Amino acid sequence: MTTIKTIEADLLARDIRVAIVAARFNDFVVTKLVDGAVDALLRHGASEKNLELVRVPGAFDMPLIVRRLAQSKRYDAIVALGAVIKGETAHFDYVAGECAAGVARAALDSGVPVGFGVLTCESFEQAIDRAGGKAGNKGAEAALAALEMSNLLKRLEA
Ligand code: INI
Repeated sequence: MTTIKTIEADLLARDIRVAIVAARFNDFVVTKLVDGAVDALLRHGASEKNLELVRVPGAFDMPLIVRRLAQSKRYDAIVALGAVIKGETAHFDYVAGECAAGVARAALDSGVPVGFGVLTCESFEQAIDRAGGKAGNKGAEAALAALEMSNLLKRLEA
């Protein structure tokens, strides 16, 4: 194990202000991701009054709203939640690709961390497995990643 100076953040959520941006498309899955994200943040000490949920139509529509929220300076972190499930056409690739690239750019341009909890799955079953099923809850994971990134940024500023 290394002995060099290491900078890393804790997962304490006290006082953190978080916007959760969630797609309505595939709502059956996305609602479980939202529940997982909220539960993870509350169990790490966040206050309900500091958490807000913003619904968008689908994953493709997410980047604009994530960007606007990030630029508002009202949030320490954002969590992007959705489910893109492969159909019979190439539509999936455009929706998933633009969503991921746009959300990443919003974080980089604003300096506000965005946890990426948008599932990209081959089937509905795969999505359910990752929304509180046998493969965990990717909404909770994205929320904790956003929390850690927010705390890490604060630590680097100090
Ligand atoms: N949006 C999703 O969030 N998931 C999908 O699986 C999906 N598919 O498959 O089409 C999807 N499409 C809608 C898209 O995100 C936009 O809402 C729409 O194109 C309007 O801009």
